[in-house]
Amino acid sequence: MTRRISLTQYLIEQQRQHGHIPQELRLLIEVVARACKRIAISVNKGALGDVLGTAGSENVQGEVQKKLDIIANEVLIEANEWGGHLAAMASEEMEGIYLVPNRFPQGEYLLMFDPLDGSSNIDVNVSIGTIFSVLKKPEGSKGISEDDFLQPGSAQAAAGYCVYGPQTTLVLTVGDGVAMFTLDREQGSFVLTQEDVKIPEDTKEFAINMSNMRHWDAPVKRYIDECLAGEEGPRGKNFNMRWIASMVADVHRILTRGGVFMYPWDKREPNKAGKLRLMYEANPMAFLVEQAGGAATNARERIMDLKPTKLHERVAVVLGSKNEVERVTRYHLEQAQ
Ligand code: AHM
Ligand code: MG
Repeated sequence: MTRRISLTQYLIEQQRQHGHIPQELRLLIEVVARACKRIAISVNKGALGDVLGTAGSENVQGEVQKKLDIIANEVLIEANEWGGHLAAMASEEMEGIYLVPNRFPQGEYLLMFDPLDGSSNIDVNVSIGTIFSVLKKPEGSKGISEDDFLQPGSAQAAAGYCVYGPQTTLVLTVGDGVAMFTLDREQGSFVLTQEDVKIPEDTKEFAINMSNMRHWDAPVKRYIDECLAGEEGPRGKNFNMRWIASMVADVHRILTRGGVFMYPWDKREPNKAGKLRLMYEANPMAFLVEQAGGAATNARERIMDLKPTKLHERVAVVLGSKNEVERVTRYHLEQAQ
């Protein structure tokens, strides 16, 4: 019989063998995973659980909140606030940071999340997910403020996502490669299904919302034009395209079979760096992708080197197979010269 390793067992073994998962971090990851299981149950209920549709409110970014955005946010907060492993949390769905209430012990970690990524896909029964990023509270900081969260992605202690698709899969890094766990619904536990995930350096598949083509900057247009030219073009090969409109699902495909994902800056809202958020979307995905041998830039610089200036900062994103990300980045840097 194949030996099945649960997430708990995996984390304990990692802790014993490599000693790089402190006890509090292990607890944190397990609690996040437990919250994801609860979110998965709500997602699966769909119309039967009255979780579809809009909630009639807007988040800080001016986006209409879906019922599931709010449910997932509450589940993550409730699950994480009492364990003693956290000092504070921040979320796409909350304007300010959420301090762990005084009645609970305070821990060393800061947790950030996009509780339900791919909101436009909720009601149409397409894969969605939860993204999370873990930072350590800066040394010596007593009261926690938003500034304590403004650390570059390279400081992340752990990051991951859970994709609610045909299977519910939790994907995790603690800075030592990427592991995937599939939810065994009968047992109610996440089971290790892939270790040492690697993204191929080359690819023939790109992901971008093509409907924005007329708003793109020249280097993005150049890159996509060359892909579309196929075998007869400068790349000498045919490319395929996918766009799920759930970053979690697009990144999951890239971690599984390679590819390049782009949400670049465009002329629709020239003052915004991009659509996606740096701290709880781009950074955790960049950490996972780099840990799997891929690359992640804002089309010019490494995403994880960027020093955030605010919690809900936006960023352009190019990530996935290393050679393609380098090419897109090079086209942008050449333009700047
Ligand atoms: P959300 O966090 O409000 O769901 O927005 C993020 C999502 C990403 O998951 C996805 O890549 C992108 O927005 C899709 O945007 P678009 O609808 O412009 O294609
Ligand atoms: Mg999102």
